[in-house]
Amino acid sequence: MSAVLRKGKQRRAPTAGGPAVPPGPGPPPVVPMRNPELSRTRLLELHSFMRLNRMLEDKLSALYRQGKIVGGLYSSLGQESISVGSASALEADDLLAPMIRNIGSLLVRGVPALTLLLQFLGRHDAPTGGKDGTLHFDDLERSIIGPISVLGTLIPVMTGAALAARMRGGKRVALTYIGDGGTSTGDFHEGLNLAAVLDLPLILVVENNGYAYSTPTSGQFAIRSLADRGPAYGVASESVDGTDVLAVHAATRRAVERGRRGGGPTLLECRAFRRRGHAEHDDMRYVPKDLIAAWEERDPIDRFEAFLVEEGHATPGHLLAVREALAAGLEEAAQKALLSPFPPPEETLRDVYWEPE
Ligand SMILES: Cc1ncc(C[n+]2csc(CCOP(=O)(O)OP(=O)(O)O)c2C)c(N)n1
Ligand SMILES: [Mg+2]
Repeated sequence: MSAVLRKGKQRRAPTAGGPAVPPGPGPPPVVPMRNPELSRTRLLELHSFMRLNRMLEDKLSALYRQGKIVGGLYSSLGQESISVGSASALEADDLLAPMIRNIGSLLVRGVPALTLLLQFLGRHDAPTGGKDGTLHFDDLERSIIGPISVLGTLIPVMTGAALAARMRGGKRVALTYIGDGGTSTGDFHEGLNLAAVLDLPLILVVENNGYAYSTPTSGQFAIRSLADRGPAYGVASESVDGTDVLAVHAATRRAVERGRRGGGPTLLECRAFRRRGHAEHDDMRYVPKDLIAAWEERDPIDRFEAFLVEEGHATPGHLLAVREALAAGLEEAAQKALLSPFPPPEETLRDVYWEPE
């Protein structure tokens, strides 16, 4: 074994304490939000990203209903706090691999709303040149590694990316996401275990949103919390209320610090709820209405706005102005994207098959 690979050792106490968030399908008890010492500017930035995340998805949903979206559309309504809270806790050169419900993470990394609109509309100027309608693209300049549809697969990929980063020197961490359903794949276990054995700075954010397609979490696993899966591999694990953007941010920061100081990977369960169907085609009639209503009461943006106003960081007028400014920018981007061309037919096969030089 090379010196780089021989880093693993018998591990320290594996957990960061038991899960702080009680299990069950409904929202956990409300714990007041606490600012983890972020400046007012930073707090307002997080708010703006969450709001843009939601407004962009609303726009995409409307375009889907007009038959203009190519492929599926997967909402993160009620989970924006997870994408924004986690991605904002990284430095710009840390490796970030979003999944399909993590538009918010891409926005935080600086991917313009226009780029995302072009991508979902299947236009020539989109990152995949109009050949894919969802988020299957890398942006290596922004240290973004694209999602893989085969659930779980991205975890060993990001374990490998974290290993590569360490071998090149430096302190970059690698963060990716997985759903509750995705934690049942072999790759989840293999990737996490390898990251632990090699002491790699992998941060795995588990988005427990109550359902995988139409299967509730009670039909998927018998443990109290998905944070219980980490200790089996010697992985520090934590569970937080995923509707609290500041709790997600603070927990991700703890994981980043652990990874940078050589403390190995972290599994971070974020509890929230998938408040729309699996994708736009799914009317989610199998989800109890009172459960949806209970989680609507815990809307992460409403919560954060109430916090910002109560703590004197913003006024309702300011929050409205933010919304109006974002709406104007988004409308302009949507018009531009809708006017932009589809790929020319002769490009259909380009980049599909390898061709010898
Ligand atoms: C290995 C694998 N099995 C099945 C699927 C089909 N599939 C796509 S999304 C999905 C549900 C995922 O649920 P979850 O992981 O909880 O994520 P969520 O959609 O709730 O964000 C399934 C079964 C897949 N893409 N990959
Ligand atoms: Mg799920």
